[in-house]
Amino acid sequence: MSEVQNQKPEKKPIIFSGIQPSGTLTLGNYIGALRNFSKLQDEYDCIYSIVDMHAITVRQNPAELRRRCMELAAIYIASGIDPKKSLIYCQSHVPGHAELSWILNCFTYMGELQRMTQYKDKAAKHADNINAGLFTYPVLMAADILLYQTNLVPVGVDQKQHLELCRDIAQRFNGVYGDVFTIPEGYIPKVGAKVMSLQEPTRKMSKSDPEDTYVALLDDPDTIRRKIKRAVTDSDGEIRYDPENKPGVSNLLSIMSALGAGTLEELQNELAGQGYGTLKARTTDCVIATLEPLQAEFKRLIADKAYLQGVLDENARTANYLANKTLRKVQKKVGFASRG
Ligand code: AQP
Repeated sequence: MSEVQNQKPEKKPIIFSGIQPSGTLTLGNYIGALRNFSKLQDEYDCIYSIVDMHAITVRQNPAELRRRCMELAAIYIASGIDPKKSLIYCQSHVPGHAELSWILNCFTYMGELQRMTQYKDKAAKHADNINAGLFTYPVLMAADILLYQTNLVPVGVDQKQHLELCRDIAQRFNGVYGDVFTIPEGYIPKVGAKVMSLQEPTRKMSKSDPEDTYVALLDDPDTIRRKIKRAVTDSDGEIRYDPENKPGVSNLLSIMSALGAGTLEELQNELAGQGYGTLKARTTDCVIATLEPLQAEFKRLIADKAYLQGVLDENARTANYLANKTLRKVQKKVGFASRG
């Protein structure tokens, strides 16, 4: 056998990320996470989950949640993820996530979870439903990532704290049982890692906030124009990137920059001396130009439910296979009885 024939195909590093089907995806989800997903699929083995188990930490309407899972599968594919190259599946179809999460709960301290800012924010937002799932959300997220021996996790900056906790849990577990888990790194974009709310630009844009605070990926051009036109800016009239003092203007500049309109410096120079009307119109054009092809593809895909279901079913089988490899190893390490 020749040397070339003898070589095994090189194993690619692994990427895992997930998005909650907890609302209509926003421009924040797109810029902070989704737009990077398809770019990474040639260099990495990518696993993109629809994290429906995370979504129920906040009360969901069952029919809507089911519909949004299918929509998110269509959005993933419409954004350029190829389900033949990358795995797209629902978290709840792979029981290993919940099983590993339980084990990792026993390696996570209450104090660590109490420090999580997302927990504090969401507990304040949903004061009538501060459930244990909301509290242990970061442990489930650690299980999602560690289950696949992930090397890299593309996320927005809001998930950095959870990712650091995931690394701590993995290191703690490895410290006791040997090198069971790969320690993952974050992949956080330089521009657009935190897209801010259009109405309160000191807070992040979130899909579960009121409609006028975000641009939804499926908003039509008129809605996008109206929402950006009403975006909160300031009264000094100068187009300058200064997130501390000019959060609204800076947010629009960084959205444009993240969508490829130029560096922040180039945009500031180009727009210097112009009014906020021009800034908003330019931002609107960038957003519409980015979303139009994605929306067209989404419409085509969502009409073919049988295809989407087929993708989810087939990829869940592969995800289960991969997840069980890690899970069995972990179960053995902690001393669970062997199976006959
Ligand atoms: N505003 C944002 N800017 C940049 N990235 C963002 N992400 C979310 N909001 C922004 C990134 O999107 C990915 C998916 O997020 P998620 O759905 O898992 O949960 P989230 O971070 O809690 O997003 P939302 O929109 O705020 O959802 P709700 O309102 O349901 O809590 C993540 O990589 C996240 O970093």
